[in-house]
Amino acid sequence: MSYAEAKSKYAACGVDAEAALERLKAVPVSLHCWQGDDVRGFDTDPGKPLTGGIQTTGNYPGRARTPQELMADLDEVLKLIPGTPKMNLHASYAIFENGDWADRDRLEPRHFQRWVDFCKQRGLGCDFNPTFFSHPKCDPLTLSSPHAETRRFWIEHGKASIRISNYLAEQLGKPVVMNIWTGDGFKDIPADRMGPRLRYRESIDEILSEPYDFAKVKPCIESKVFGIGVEAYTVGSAEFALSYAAMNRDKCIPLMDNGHYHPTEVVSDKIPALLAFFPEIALHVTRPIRWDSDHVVLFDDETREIAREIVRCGGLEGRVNIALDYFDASINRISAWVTGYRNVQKALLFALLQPNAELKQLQDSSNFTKLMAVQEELKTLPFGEIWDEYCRRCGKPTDGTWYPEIERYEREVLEARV
Ligand code: RNT
Ligand code: ZN
Repeated sequence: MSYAEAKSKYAACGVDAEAALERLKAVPVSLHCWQGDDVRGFDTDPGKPLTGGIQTTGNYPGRARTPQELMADLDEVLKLIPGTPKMNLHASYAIFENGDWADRDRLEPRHFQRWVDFCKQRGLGCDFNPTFFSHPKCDPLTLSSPHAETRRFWIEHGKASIRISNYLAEQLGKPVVMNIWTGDGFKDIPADRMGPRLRYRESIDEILSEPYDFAKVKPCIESKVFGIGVEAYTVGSAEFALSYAAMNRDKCIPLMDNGHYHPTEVVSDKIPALLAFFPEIALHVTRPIRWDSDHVVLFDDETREIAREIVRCGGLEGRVNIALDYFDASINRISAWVTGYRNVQKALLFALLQPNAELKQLQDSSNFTKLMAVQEELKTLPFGEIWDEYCRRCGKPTDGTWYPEIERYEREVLEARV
């Protein structure tokens, strides 16, 4: 079947495929730098463990070990993904040149100059994250620590991150989403649940007292239900993060990671709930298997449902900031990056190819029988043809043509990294 034939099949269902292609092309989706090196970063000992309750598993060869390798890998990924990617950096990816090392509380915009150049040369925007894990100053708590000195260090890190985000926004001319997430919590039943939360709240207040223009730098608060080693209690729980964002709507927005809830809860349903109150929200799209395992995003039911809610709630009109967040070290990392990114693009395109007004009309007229029948039939329309056309228009490989490039790069580049 040709694109023209597929397009007319969609048109018969009341869907304008051309409009969908044009719309998706312009939607920024953040590409996380941390898939390339198993969340290690460059600012501390590369052999140190990943802390904060997150974990990469697997030992596939070819991990990026230097900024040069990571940037080369990112270029390879950029060749293979359609759409409008935006970089997403963690503070731990600071690049220190000529012995100019600085601890996290002293980081400056100049430590990200090479990333600014990288983004400028490729026309990319950039998001940013302070890194509150994998560092000797985690005691193991950070912003919620009972020790004033520990809190001070991490508050200074948060403030430095706002200054860096300001710089990225100014240099790249695009808004920067700056996400605050800490792995603070306890393995076992705590004696004081409120104290850490009050300290966390005060610490975030201090971080956000650093000046920034909220239209250009958008701090987020990400919640979490539990982590490895912090099974009993997390300071930044869903209620904490959401309440903080709700009480500080002029300063920050809530961020939902779909790996951070009880397994039968779904973020797709939470998107319209939050958008009923917040002008803007942010998402980390990932794939939890039984826990926050950060598997590569697939073109699966919940990813499609998340995309459908984004589209239906006007999320593509600047209300939903979309970022990827997964890290798989058990397979080729470039392929992991590309597969997940392409799947998010596919889910968004799939969502844009739904006759949403007609479906809503069926719901509002209580015609649930037809609603089910129509929704099921939409699943087997010739989506692949429209997707291939989207890839072609973005100048990127269609399905079935990008994988040989992964194999070539593995042979010629990754295998040499021993
Ligand atoms: C961890 C959070 C957090 C991190 C990244 C690296 O559970 O999802 O967003 O994955 O900041
Ligand atoms: Zn996340």
